[in-house]
Amino acid sequence: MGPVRPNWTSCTEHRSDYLTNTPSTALVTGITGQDGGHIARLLVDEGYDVYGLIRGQYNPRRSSLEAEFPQVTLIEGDLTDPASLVRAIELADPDEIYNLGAVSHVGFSFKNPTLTLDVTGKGVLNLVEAVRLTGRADRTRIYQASTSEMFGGLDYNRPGSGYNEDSLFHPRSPYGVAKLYGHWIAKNYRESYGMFVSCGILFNHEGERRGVEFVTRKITHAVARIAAGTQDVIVLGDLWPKRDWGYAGDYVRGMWQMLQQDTPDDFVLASGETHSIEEFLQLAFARVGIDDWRPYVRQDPAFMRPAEVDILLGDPAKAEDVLAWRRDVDFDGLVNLMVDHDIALVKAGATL
Ligand code: NAP
Ligand code: G4F
Repeated sequence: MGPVRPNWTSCTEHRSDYLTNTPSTALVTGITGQDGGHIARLLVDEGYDVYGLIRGQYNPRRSSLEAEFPQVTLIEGDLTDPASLVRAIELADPDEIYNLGAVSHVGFSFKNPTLTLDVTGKGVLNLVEAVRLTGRADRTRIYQASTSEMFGGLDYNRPGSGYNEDSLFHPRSPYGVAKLYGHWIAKNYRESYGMFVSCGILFNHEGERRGVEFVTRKITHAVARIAAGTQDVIVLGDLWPKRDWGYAGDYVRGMWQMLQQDTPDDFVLASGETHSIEEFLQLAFARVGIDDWRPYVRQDPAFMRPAEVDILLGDPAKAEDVLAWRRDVDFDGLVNLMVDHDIALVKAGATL
């Protein structure tokens, strides 16, 4: 007899009945990050009991998270510590897990490659194994945060009309390689143990919660300060790379939709457009009435990477067809939203 696999169709029927009567429970790793904040908002609004994994004996993001989400229960744990994951899963007893925790900065991953492998790669193994070993393989759904960085954008593997779920992978950084391990171990647990693990291959998504170490937020925050007269220039790395940028609020809705399906699967979420950093600069400066951004930008090799991903462009057709996933915010809207938010922050005297 072959392995007994859970029947996810019947589980879903059971679950939709369950959903209408009892709140579901979700555990979010990476809850202090950009996507963690957006998914916490979505899940709280959907009536979930939300738990968040928080790392470190002191985490400076804890107090603002608790102030924004008093309903969320935080559990101390770390993706590199399997016992802490078992404890978190036993405490939360989640119907859904959103695995958003990672060393997520590509440039940082070149300088901290082993840490990146441990958290971003092996951390996924630790999590799926903890779900399995605690006897939840047939009842906990897992979202794995895979990435467009797995494609690499090289000459022999250009995106054409857009990378999709069947495109070749050729990661170009320790981060991309670690994420590829996470992607495949997630799929392996789906295939080996019949677990409900869905991977979202997400292209860059940004917004008002984005960390200032990423190029979009670094630009919009600097633009707001330059407009206010409190900063002179922005120091950046390469300006020619192109990214497929969308709004994080739209993308976390897609994550949630993936876990409401009858069966686990992989989905690309992308805008279907690609723009260079120069185009982002142009729009961001135009928003504060500056037409020529060049006098305000300097370049420094310190922000350049040993290997670069030239171009990313995604094809979200499968997510649009199967999940009915739609985006509310386009590229111009994204840039304006971020600049306007940072102007308000700077005016209020807030520091990042
Ligand atoms: P982010 O803002 O950098 O957040 C990363 C989160 O991971 C933070 O909450 C951080 O917590 C947590 N973390 C770091 N090390 C950890 C560890 N050892 N154990 C547990 N948690 C740890 O990232 P994001 O933009 O929200 O992205 C969410 C996920 O999607 C990440 O996995 C990222 O790689 C992936 N992704 C992002 C994009 C994008 O464009 N944003 C695109 C594709 C995929 P601390 O507060 O403790 O540092
Ligand atoms: O904003 P970035 O650091 O994002 P990157 O490398 O595309 O990675 C982000 O998106 C991935 C999805 O494709 C995620 F998986 C990942 O976790 C992360 O969220 O850099 C974007 C581009 C790069 O080409 C970089 O070299 O901007 C270029 N860049 C130029 N100057 C800079 C800077 N990037 C940063 N962070 N800082 C600079 O000063």
